[in-house]
Amino acid sequence: MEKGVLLFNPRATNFNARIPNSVLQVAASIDGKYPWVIVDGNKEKDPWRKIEDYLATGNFSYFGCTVMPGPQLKEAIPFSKKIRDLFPTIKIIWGGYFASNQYKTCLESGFVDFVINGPGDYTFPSLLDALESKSDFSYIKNLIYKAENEIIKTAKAELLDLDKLPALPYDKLNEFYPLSNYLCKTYLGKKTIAYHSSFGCPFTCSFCAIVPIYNARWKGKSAKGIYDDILHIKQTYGGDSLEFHDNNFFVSEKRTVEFAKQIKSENITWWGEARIDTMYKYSDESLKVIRDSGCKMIFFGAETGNDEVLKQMDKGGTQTGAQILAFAERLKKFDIIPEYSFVLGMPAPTEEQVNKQIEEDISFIKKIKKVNPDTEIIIYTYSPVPTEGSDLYEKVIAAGFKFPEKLEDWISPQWEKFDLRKNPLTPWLKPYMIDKIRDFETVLNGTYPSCSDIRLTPLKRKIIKTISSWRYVSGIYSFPKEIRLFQKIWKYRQPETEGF
Ligand code: B12
Ligand code: SF4
Repeated sequence: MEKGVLLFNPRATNFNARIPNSVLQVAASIDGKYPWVIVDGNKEKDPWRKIEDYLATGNFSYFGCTVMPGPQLKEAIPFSKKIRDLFPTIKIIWGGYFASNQYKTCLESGFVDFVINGPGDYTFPSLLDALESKSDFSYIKNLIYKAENEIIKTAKAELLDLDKLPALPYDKLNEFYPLSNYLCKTYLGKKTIAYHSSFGCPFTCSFCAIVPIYNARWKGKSAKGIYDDILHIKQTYGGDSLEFHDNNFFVSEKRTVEFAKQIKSENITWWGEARIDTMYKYSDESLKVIRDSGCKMIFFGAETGNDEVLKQMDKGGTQTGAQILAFAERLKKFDIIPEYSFVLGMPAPTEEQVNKQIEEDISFIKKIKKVNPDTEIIIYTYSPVPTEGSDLYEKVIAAGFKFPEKLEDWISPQWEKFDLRKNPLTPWLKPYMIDKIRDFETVLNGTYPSCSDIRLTPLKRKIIKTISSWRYVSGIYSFPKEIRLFQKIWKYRQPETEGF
């Protein structure tokens, strides 16, 4: 049997499939060493058939699957299970945020042989080498596997130097799926490139899935390296806009400004994710350079206006409610749209307090809209991540919360909602509180439809705003059926579930 590798990106979206950077970067790590193919679930009508056809050739020894929580599990789980049944000699290797955070359930399933814990660039080729030569793999960093009923988690590797990693094999991906079709129409432009320029994040927010994997480490590619890659994609495949998929693109002011200066002449509109307390410290001059270079909108984890809860969430950070408000106002001057995400429904000692926090956050969001009405608001409901040892996680477990024990349980409808951070099944959050959050969200989205929903015409915006505003102003949010009806008919898009 040849030692071919089938890399699978399960379906994550029905709208605007992005360049599948996770599996593409894994492909780069073995390119020239092991033959590989990519199957992109976002692009295939029947991905299982394609996978089965490949595997039936007998040319493959490895099935590598990237998995984030949510809809990707709906293909990752049944397909991996079928592969185990039909092609039992194939080694099944999972990577990505779900696999790394929920490694126990994955390995207990009996159909996941290895989990790559964080970056796979060094781990994956090393594992294949060890398996091919039937040698020891216990020394390979960032690896989790089961040996004689015991789960072995190897040491974490230092973050790799992204400038030294092999270039992503865009041209080879183009042979499987035309790359220009991945450059999709978004609020930013007609052909938006998805690019990932750094690993990790230097912070340790206690609700965040990045923390258990990167432990407050961050490493970014150089501004020049990013610029060269973007130029290559633009010149070879087109591209007029750019989304950075980094967890925290703006960590280094120097790198951001250098990149902004380089990209300015390319006429590219761009977007990325940041922290308010980091960018609050950026100089006015830097913010101007960033805007002039084409950065139209920046995503920020605002989380809450409550300083006490911020402290509970943001260990190591200096964000405050006052700063969140002041920064929304400051960005107005630079014509940069702040896209603020909030996490509502954090645990508190009593039911009254949980409810009060939600109400205070709703008032705070309205204050932000007052100082800068263009601010885009994204509302998540707090869904725990298993950050072992964190105070918040301990609290969550003590309050009776439990993750599913079986891998297949994750694809039950209620856990899917958990993944989408819409209905988290956390015991302290009562149904009336969830309704309150969802109703307010509906009224807010009706009064201020997201500028990223490019399908909503000016007339539709006007109609939905008109029917929603009275509720927003009067605070009567309950049962906004009429708004939901319009949102349903017009297929209103929420950037947080269908892509940014
Ligand atoms: C792009 C993206 C999406 C896209 C997917 C588009 C597509 N594929 O076409 C869209 C917008 C649809 C999406 C949706 C969601 N996403 Co998303 N997404 C991302 C994002 C921004 C980038 C992923 C990426 O390309 N990374 C770049 C690659 C190079 O890095 P990587 O994935 O870490 O891969 C490395 C390693 O992990 C490892 N690895 C990964 N996979 C594999 C596989 C194998 C075989 C091996 C060996 C190694 C390996 O090696 C790689 C190279 O070193 C990440 C954040 C991030 N920075 O990664 C969030 C992220 C993965 N998403 C997340 C979530 C929660 C979601 C949602 C489920 C919910 C939500 N509300 O956002 C939705 C689901 C909705 C849906 N319809 O599926 C979370 C996961 C957190 C968690 N709890 O585990 C992340 C981390 C964002 C965050 N900070 O919260 N997402
Ligand atoms: S700043 Fe963002 S990416 Fe970093 S730990 Fe906090 S929530 Fe996660």
